[in-house]
Amino acid sequence: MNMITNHPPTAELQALDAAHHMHPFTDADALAKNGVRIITRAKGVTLTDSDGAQILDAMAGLWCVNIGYGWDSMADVAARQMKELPFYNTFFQTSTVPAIALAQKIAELAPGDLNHVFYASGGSDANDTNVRLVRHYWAAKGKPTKKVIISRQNAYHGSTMAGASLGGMTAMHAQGGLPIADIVHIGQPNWYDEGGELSPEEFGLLRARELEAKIEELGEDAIAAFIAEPIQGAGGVIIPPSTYWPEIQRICDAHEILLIADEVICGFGRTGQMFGSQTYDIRPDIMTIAKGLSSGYAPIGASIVCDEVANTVAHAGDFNHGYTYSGHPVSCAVALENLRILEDEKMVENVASVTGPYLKEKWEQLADHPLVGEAKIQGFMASVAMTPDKAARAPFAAPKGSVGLIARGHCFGNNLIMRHVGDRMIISPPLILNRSDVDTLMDRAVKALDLTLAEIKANGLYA
Ligand code: PXG
Repeated sequence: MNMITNHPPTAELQALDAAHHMHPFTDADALAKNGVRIITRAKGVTLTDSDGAQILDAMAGLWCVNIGYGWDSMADVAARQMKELPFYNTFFQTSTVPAIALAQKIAELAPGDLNHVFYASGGSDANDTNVRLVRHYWAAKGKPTKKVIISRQNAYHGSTMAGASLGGMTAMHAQGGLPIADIVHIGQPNWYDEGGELSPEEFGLLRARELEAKIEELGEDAIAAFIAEPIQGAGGVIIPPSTYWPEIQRICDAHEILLIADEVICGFGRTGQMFGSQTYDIRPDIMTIAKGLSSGYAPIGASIVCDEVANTVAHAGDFNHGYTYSGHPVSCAVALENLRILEDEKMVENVASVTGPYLKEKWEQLADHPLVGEAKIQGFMASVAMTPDKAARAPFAAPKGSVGLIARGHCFGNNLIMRHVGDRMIISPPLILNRSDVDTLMDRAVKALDLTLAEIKANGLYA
């Protein structure tokens, strides 16, 4: 087989990377000092780096490689499509076979009357589509004042101007003049950090009712939509209390606003059903999808739109919006093959009822670790919150994220990729994980937590 295995030595690659490659969400000076880690190949759930280390990828790339690495048929489909038709656009009364076939497949998989697909290149630009689409929809209904989109603090909806504005990340808003107009934020259902003395159920209701209060404050005539991730991913895998989504759904039903479920992470099996909306009984008018749609093998995202919104917009003239790569034929062909594999290999069932319950049992045992205040999991999304004081669910005295960074270092050191969000450690592994992978993951995770505890006791951060 013809594979690229020869490459310059790691130090040389690191120097070139520092000289020429600007990284997302990265302190470039710090990275140049530490040296970047270079991943050269991957198979199944395992990455290989430029020094030959074998690393268990418990983040599935970046929450996306749902089917795991190394499926030959994915490469074959891409090669075949590139030879047949590498590109054609979907703008001027034209379409392509893969774009049509994938739209039909997505409509078949999506619940309810989510039957219409508008393609993007990823999740951020799909959310940009959503902002323009919902405002255009209300204008077409003769209600042009309905423009405000309500989102949540600590949400992640992407990095474009609209995506980052919808998101509730203060560090992102602090740069580049965000959020853009007519996007507002309510509180998040993060009981561990913000629930105080309330029970999770009481707190879930309280936070859901902030939506109703915001609708009343601004007036229904001003509001276009509410957007939320079924489970917040980049915010730290915040699994909402059981009372939260039923109350949000009730409020959306009682008011004339659209509900957008951002399924970029939750979609395609991660929560144990095809969509997070099914896990939580959410009935969205629009879904954002990306990541698991192609398992990251090719860039693609989309908005899945319900009959009412799509039909209204269809009768309102041109929707002046679209991307060169909307419906890219190679990405669509790759996504179709990805969905075939996901279904044929019963990967969602693996999360729901084979490996998923075993991972849950093991993961929840982490709550007994002296460093862990909470260990929560839904399907193949899980988090542990680290704390110096379990009973009080207290944060560390050190700046937020200091301990998380140390823990991430110990994960790397033990050939495990876990991500840290502040002082939470999170996983989102490929859906092909089996029991023996779970054992390896848990051994390494416990070791990393032990080493973290020892280090912060030694350096005075355990307070
Ligand atoms: N919505 C959600 C819910 C996401 O998680 C996006 C939209 C944007 O998708 P694109 O494809 O434009 O990146 C995302 C992406 C992290 C991390 O550090 C998470 C994402 C992206 C990058 C980093 O957890 N999620």
